Amino acid sequence: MTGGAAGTTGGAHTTGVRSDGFRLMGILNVTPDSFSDGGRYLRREAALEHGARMLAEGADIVDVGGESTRPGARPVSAAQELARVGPVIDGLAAAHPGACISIDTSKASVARAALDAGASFVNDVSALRADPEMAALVAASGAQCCLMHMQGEPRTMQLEPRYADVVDEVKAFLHERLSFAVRAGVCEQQVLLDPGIGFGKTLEHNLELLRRLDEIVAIGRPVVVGTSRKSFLGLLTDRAEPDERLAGTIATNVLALERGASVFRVHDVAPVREALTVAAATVSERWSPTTSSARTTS
Ligand code: HH2
Repeated sequence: MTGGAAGTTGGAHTTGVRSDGFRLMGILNVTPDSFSDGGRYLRREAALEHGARMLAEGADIVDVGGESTRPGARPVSAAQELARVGPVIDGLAAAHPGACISIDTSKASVARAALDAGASFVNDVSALRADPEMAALVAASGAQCCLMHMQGEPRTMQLEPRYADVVDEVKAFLHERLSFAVRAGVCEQQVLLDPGIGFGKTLEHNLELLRRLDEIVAIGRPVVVGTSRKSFLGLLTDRAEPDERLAGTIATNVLALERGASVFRVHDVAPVREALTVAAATVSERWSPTTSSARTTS
């Protein structure tokens, strides 16, 4: 298997990254209770507007979620989740043909309806463990699928997370989930892996995972990271409000890119894209003068 980035297009049913070496996944939570943007995009028009804005700012994927997974969150029914995300995915697919829409769900019935409505990416934070029908659905649909590590479940995951070696355990888990998916008929090329920053992890666990992210990248599938506005950034910078955590979000995404991550799940698409464009050009030495006028740099 080869390292992180694969392919050259961001089209449906591939995990390919764009020619600048990374993909941005813009977060669109159609929930009343998400930790950062809860309640902001519950109205369909507001959600569609925000999705359009993120695509215009350079999102390669729009990740639509109808159930918060924040620590302590209570589960919602499939019917309720679908009532939230269905009309938004319908509307995004109609307004932006060819856009990559992701459904952030662990329920096969929600994923199936989302794929029928125009999604082509399943972001399953349970890594195919929550619903026995999810693996077969992903296999049959050919959709891209992100498998994420989580210790415990959202209601209780932050109570007392423990690991002997967090990176070794997350890596073993992701290996096992990838094998499970392949045994269930999912093509390895469909799969992306995510260490699950903030999901059953202390501040130190999150930092250790970011520091040693290259070990997760070495599994050989593109790696997704989701640090955006998360509470460990607030702890480090004394920022209580999630939307004050952009600087920490950028720092962690730049470091993750340098360590080989391919997909960056963020709330603030435009500034993170700018930061990663500079970071990617520095890391890969692939900056092209056609993307900017040739001039003396200061
Ligand atoms: N984080 C959240 C939700 N989904 N998916 C992946 N693959 N990776 C992540 O790190 C990840 C995720 C939590 O963030 P958010 O969606 O902003 O909040 P909430 O779960 O409260 O809706």
